[in-house]
Amino acid sequence: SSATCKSWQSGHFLPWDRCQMLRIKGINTTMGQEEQQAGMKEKQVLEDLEMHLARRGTEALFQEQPETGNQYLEDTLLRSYLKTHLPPKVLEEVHQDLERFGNRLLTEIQPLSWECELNPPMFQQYDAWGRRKDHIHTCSAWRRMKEISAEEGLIAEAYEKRYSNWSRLYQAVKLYLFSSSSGGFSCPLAMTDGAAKVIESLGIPGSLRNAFDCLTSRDPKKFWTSGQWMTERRGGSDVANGTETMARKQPDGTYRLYGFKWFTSAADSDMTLTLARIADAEGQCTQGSRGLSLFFLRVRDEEGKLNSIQVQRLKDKLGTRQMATAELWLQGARAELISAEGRGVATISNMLNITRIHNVIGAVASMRRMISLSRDYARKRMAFGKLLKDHPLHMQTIARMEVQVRGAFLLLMEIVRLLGLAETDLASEQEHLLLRLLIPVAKLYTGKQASAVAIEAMESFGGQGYMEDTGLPVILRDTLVLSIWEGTTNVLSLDVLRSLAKSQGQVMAVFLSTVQKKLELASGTEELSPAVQRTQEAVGSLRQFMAAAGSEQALTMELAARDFSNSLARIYTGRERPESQNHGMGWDWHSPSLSPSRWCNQELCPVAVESGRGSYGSGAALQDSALVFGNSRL
Ligand code: UCC
Repeated sequence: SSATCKSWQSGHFLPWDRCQMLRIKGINTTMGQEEQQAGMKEKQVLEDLEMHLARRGTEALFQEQPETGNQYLEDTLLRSYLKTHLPPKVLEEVHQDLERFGNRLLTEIQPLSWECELNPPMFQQYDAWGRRKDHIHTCSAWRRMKEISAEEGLIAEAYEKRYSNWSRLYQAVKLYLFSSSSGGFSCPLAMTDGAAKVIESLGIPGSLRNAFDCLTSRDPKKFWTSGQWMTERRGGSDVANGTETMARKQPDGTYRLYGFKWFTSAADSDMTLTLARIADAEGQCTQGSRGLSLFFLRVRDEEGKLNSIQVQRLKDKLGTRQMATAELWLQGARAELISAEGRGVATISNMLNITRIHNVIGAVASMRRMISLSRDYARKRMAFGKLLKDHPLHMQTIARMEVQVRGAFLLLMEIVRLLGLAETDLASEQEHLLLRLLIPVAKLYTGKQASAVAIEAMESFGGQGYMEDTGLPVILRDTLVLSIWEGTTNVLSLDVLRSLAKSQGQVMAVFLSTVQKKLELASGTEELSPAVQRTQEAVGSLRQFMAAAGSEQALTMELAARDFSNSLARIYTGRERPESQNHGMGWDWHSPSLSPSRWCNQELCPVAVESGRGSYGSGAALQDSALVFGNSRL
């Protein structure tokens, strides 16, 4: 039991762990018999020990890596949703394709995704001899992602409509599975889908037929991606006042664009849609939203030469580093006017709504991936003498995240179901209104949710979650943009108000009656009654708030817009939760019946809690600014 001992060989005192090893091997370090033999034996043991310690120093694998299998097969909620909603014939075909796709994701696409992360795009402005090149180099994995996107019909599926109104939902499911393994390629796909949607909504004019065919092609050699250049130096939210780019009409009816696009995602795309102001003969332009028109342009010609565009630099972003985002000078880029003059914003809003849905897809997919990995880790990782999955508090934390992602997933499915109906002329007027409202609601809600869940899930891996080479920080970084691009949380909250105003309140009536119908259905199931009751209470508070706000000034609604929009998301998701009860989508450790009640135990309606008249009045606005800036007047 002594801390040190003396070596027969060297005569020196040895440290405690070596003494222990000699004792274990039966070598007595204190007796003086058969010294030579003992010395040799000791030498051998110490050599073994050295080897053992040296090996321990170089062995890196201490813990088992969390993994997922076939994402489609493992996603019980997704599968039960499809089983409940799709017609049997469609389900049969879709199931086969998704199972195959799930295997392809695992074996081929996920490794490419990591390659994209390790080989971000590079920008070469000049060649060695000073000639301007403006070449954006992308890695082979990124280019392969483009081919795979075409082969899998990730855009085509929605436009071929071979499953009628279910095609859009099916496409969204494939994108959802692809998103977290796409190495950022879901961004160009979002804009490609948005551009195809705009062209389709314009009736596919002859001049855009080729572009539409390329955007929706399944042939990798023909497939195009699109950009969406909206953001300029003066800002990306206030497009009406921030857009300086000017369009000059040419004798052949085309336009030349002059301006500076400050944030162009996927700058390696084949084409783009962009806004500009048409200059009159005196070079004057109409300011504001009414001066904006929408243009189509090819980024390069057939030889790969840029269309009178100079690349200033690539953006140095916090995340989405796999994808080239650039600052571009348009120096007379040839373009085609595709909207009515002055109707640019209204026309591009079709694109915005699609890319916002893609944003929701990205949010749900990243939450699902983090939780799946966290769940797998809990099955493998021992701490305090047992697996993490046997620690109730750890499991409670994962279960809470699971409830979040399930709610968000069902909200996403509801939106793409409605979109599919709208695109096949099967949607009622009410369904159109509901879709218009739910897109900004879901985008703003899931954008924030995704980063919160990613942070929480990261913690469930302990310090490993913080290590770059686990790939987990990449997911977190990439989720942080989801609440920023495609409209920040506040811009989208105001868009929710825009949809209310435009429908003169009709959209809220549709929202409330849809929620009510679902709750009535769910109230037949006894175990759901606490969830139903909580959602009913929240709906009651929302009605109260709206009645009170109706008599207030616009400022009241503006101040409440964010909380109000979040309440709509929570209530609608609360409505979906009881409905999903019938999907039989439990996972190993928790009874599915707990999920709706867990969801409803959250704050469903902060608006309701704070709906006193003072909460959002002008007094509240003053207090807020005093809090932020300090205010000697108060
Ligand atoms: O480009 C970017 C990065 C790309 C990367 C995307 C990849 C995502 C992938 C995710 C995968 C993981 S970021 C660009 C971001 N910028 C935005 O999203 C713009 C944000 N700002 C807004 O949304 C604003 O609300 C504006 C620009 C729409 C506001 O413009 P205005 O001109 O002030 O708005 P108005 O006057 O209210 O609306 C003009 C018209 C109206 O129609 P009319 O004239 O018929 O009454 C509106 O009803 O446009 C209509 N409108 C809409 N219609 C406006 N917004 C919408 C909408 N969302 N849906 C339908």
